[in-house]
Amino acid sequence: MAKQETWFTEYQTDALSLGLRIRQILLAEETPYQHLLVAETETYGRLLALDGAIQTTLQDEFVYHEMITHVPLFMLDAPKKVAVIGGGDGGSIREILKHASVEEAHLVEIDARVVEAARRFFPELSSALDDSRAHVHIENGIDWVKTARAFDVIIVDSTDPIGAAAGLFEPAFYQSIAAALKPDGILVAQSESPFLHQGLIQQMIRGMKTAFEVVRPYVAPVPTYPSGYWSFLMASHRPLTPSPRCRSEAISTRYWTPEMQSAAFVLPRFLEELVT
Ligand code: AG3
Repeated sequence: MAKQETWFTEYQTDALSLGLRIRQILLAEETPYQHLLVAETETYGRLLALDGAIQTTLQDEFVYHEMITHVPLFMLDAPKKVAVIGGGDGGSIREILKHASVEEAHLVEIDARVVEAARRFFPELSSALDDSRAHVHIENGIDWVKTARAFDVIIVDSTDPIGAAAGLFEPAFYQSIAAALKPDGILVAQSESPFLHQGLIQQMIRGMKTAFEVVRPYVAPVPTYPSGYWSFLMASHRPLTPSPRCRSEAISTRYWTPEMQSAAFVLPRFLEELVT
């Protein structure tokens, strides 16, 4: 009998997919919000997918989590209060807590089952949630930001703009974030693939410009996300320049470097043209 192979396939568009051979399915469940899958892949290690979309694999999560957190935090001399909307796996909180000045790191995740699955299957990411500076809120991020105040950095670590996450890509949400930030505070949101989601990136930039003076895209490779090339948008009320702290404060990273702090904003021409 032929050896049975199991594959996880993400249908990234209706004409493009990424397949990963898996050793074992560890959890497959329907939560009140979405389908949640945890599986052991051959190539990228343990994987978490929501509604068939890869959120994290142990082998490449460091790129995404370091870049969505350190790039905004190192724009500030002493970020103290930081929030992550989404990101129930805990990877972003883990990176934020590497900054000595951070006093509070809030995680606002709508789906308790994501946090539970992360605590059970991804201790590498979720153990940061046990830190005394970490605060977990199981709540809709859109409602939560409406009453949040005096944050230095708010990070939107969302899934794709469908279902519960759609509102996280709307101008009204960016306006609530602007009100929840200090005057020199920074918003960062993951903004999908420059190859596959150009219209969305432009729409997000327009939305952010209704609430912020400055909006700047930056990029990083994330092999298991659609097209493997990912973008982020950073917004603030003032010009963004790296704090000297990005060279003096030694934090342990695998992708981010002080040079990357600036290099990530160097865009290929097609993307530069898309965003200007
Ligand atoms: N945020 C996921 C980005 C979207 C990936 N999209 C996809 N695979 N279709 C990640 C959450 C990790 N903390």
